[in-house]
Amino acid sequence: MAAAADIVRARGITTDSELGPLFDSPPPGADAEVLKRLRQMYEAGGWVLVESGIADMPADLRWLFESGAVTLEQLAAVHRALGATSAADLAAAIHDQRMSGAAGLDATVESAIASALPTLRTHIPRIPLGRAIGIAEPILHHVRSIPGVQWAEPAGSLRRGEELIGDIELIVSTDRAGEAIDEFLRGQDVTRTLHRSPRRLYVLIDRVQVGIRFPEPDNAGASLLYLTGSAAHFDALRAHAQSIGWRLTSRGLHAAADGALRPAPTEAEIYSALGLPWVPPEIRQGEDEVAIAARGELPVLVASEDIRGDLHMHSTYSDGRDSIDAMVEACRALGYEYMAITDHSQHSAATRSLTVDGVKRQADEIAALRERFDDITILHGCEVDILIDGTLDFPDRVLEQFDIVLASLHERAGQEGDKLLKRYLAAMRHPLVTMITHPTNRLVPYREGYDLDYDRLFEAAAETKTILEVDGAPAHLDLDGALARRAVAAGAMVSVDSDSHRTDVLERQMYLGIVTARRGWVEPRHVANTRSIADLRALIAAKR
Ligand code: DGT
Repeated sequence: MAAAADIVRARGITTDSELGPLFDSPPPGADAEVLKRLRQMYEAGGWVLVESGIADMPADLRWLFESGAVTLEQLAAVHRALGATSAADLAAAIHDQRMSGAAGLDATVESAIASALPTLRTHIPRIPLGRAIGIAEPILHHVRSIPGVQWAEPAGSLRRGEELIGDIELIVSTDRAGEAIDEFLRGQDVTRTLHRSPRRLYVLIDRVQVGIRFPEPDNAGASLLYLTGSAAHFDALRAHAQSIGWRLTSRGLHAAADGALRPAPTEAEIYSALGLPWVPPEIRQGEDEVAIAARGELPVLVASEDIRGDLHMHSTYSDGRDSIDAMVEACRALGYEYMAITDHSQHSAATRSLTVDGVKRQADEIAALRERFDDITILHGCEVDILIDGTLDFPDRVLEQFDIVLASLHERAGQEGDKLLKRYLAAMRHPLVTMITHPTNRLVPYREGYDLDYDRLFEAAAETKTILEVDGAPAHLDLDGALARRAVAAGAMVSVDSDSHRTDVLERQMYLGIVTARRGWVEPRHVANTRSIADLRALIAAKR
């Protein structure tokens, strides 16, 4: 069908519904057989574009076909009968027993799809959270400005703040879906449209698939809830619903007695009908959150508004791109009450590092900036390397001159966990060390974190009153949520920082840090940089 693909491409056709005019006025010289086949497919209900080899379709469906799980005809039938465009739709159709028996579908197709589903998403290339947010944010901003849009939110792993994202999915509540889609396409730099139907649009933007659903406002909360997941959270909610006389499906909340759907314009309505507080997406991990919510014991998680300053950033004195002056201006613009300039010491293997001489010059520069600005407290700090024997990369007489000392391992390989732990413990016992940065030293998605006894590390942090960092640099996100939860449970205090090397990432990386901390159930009281500058100074002094 290559000739069909050429015809369709030449006409710039991207959806089945645009094909009608092609048959009314076929291009000169077009192969009559090809056109006949196209028309048959079109009249059978669409899917011509797939059949014609263009195969522009949402990634989950494409993989289902390419993996050999189903034929194109079967895929077309699934799409036609169920309107399915993603793995989540297919999972819902199977769970609700809507697949087998739908036109053109039988138990064989259902079981082929059911066995492909668990691995399907692992075959989709994943992108880092920071990149996904970078793409999704301007899109959301645009969509929210479209007339008739009541709200727009990300869904899936992006909304839950996972470190790697399969695809970007957005839910837009509007009763004017068609106009919203047209307006969206007018305002965006879309590489390709993969699918368009009355309430769905899948496009490629910046090489990433963005799927947008435009559910009716009356029940848009149900779509957002299901598509935010996680699957495990949704399953836990479903079990809770059943235990109190409701049936929860991907379509919403049904009364158990007559199956009637209870409208849910927002998610909060569903949680509330289930007798639960709204659960923040970052902790919808299907662990214990539904049980804790049911007991009324969900904590209030740390949020952007709680953060008073950023305690970890670099300048041109080490491997940062921008001057201290520029970093200060940017932190003032973010409204911080305080900030710390924390350049690397010499063993860090950073492209540039802070020398002992540099410390003095830096101190003078910071003193001058303090004279200029009285609306922000500038702490002079450093990120000192922990050396192989557990000592620090600056002598104490230098470290004493800093307002705050962050210590880190930059060991990339080669030492076992107990040796690394010993080095950490030695550094934490040092009275001048306030914080351990990015404790696992992982590099998302390339390098796993250190394999060491983290419970021992967290205990030591609590004992020595050393703060542990939740570092928001996209390649760190370290501690991650699971470890941060264990750290605060062990009584350790954390600090959420950006670890920025440029002014323009200060805000984004702090946000990524907050999302990560929220995934760890971290509350404002656990976070050092939610404190006032006086309290923060007292924390630092208490250890010295
Ligand atoms: P991703 O895109 O692979 O990073 O991960 P998600 O979580 O965004 O997954 P996605 O896009 O396949 O599906 C979106 C949501 O739909 C998911 O978070 C929960 C729901 N969902 C998908 N599959 C299932 C399933 O098998 N069972 C249940 N209960 N929910 C599912």
